Amino acid sequence: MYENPRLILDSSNPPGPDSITWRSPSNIAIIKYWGKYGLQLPRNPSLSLTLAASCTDTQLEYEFKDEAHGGSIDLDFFFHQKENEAFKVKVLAYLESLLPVFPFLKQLKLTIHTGNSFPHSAGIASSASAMSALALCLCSLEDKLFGTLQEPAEFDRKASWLARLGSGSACRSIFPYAAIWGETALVPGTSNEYAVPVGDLVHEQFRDFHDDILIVSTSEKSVSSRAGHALMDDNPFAEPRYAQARQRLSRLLDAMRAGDLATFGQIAEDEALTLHALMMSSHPSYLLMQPDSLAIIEKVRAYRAATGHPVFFTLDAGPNVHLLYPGEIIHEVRAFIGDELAEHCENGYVQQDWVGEGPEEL
Ligand code: 2P0
Repeated sequence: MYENPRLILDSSNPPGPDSITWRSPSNIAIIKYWGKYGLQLPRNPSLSLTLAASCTDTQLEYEFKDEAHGGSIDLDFFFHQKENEAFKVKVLAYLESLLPVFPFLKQLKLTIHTGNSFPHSAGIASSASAMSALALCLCSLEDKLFGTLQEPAEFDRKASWLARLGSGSACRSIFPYAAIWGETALVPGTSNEYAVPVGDLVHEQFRDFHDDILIVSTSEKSVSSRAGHALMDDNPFAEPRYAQARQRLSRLLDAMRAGDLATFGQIAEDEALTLHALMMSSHPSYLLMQPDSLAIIEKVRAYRAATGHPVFFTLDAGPNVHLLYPGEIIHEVRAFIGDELAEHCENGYVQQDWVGEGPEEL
């Protein structure tokens, strides 16, 4: 979609060395993306809230070296100040795959320094924040060198497209407050190729919304998301699931426009449990929830029934439970977490997060 052989630097007028830094957040899907085809294209549209505290900072340094006609990409890679060979291999494979889009990458010596705001191996998925931060750096690089991404909406669209190629869910992190990824007649301009912002479509109470992440386990998942998506191809519930996601998105959008928290919460919880039911009904079947995940879910439901407070749970592809609630009840909910939920978390760890304004260039 963005292949461009003309993005080659003129060696008679080389750019000076420089660097670009972006901070980009994670996101939490309310309607889940689970099942894909082709090159990271989703089987159903998903909707997420953009987070604020769980983010990745990525600095991309570059220096002209002109080897446009041979060799591979020249990259040094540091994660939390240390060289990291495993991450470097992944990033190099990603950058090499982008050479038809960014042929000039071969003309540069690149150095990436990256790190997350949350503790390393906290059990919080970092692919969305990491891939979106890198994609934003690449778009800024293109714009610095060629001036081709001056229009902000086009810059964001390309960054979202690039992020998707790195990790599907990452394409939603580019936008403030909320985003939809995947074609739907409900919102004009949506695409399977990139996400679009929908923060302006939803009620303002979703801008003051919290997601406290209850870290049940920091262990690595037994089945990666990549493998989990692939198992959807033979899942007997796959087609009805994709239809269900579309119906739920329609109801969710109505609820989010109207500020109907009860419907929002019901759909969020239904989606979380459907996601895990799809894992359980895959062949081979697998479980990522743990006894403490279930204990938290039961307590959240009991707390809601007893207090009437609009507190809801969702889950990512893992055992950790995300607690969603509006800012106006933060004191009550934080007390509830401390009194009843933290005991189910590994070392009592809770990552406090909230809906945010999206990435920023530093
Ligand atoms: C989502 N998840 O919508 C869903 C729901 C987790 C649970 O997308 O293979 O890392 O890189 O496209 O985006 C996690 O999978 O998968 C995910 P790839 P990704 O957020």
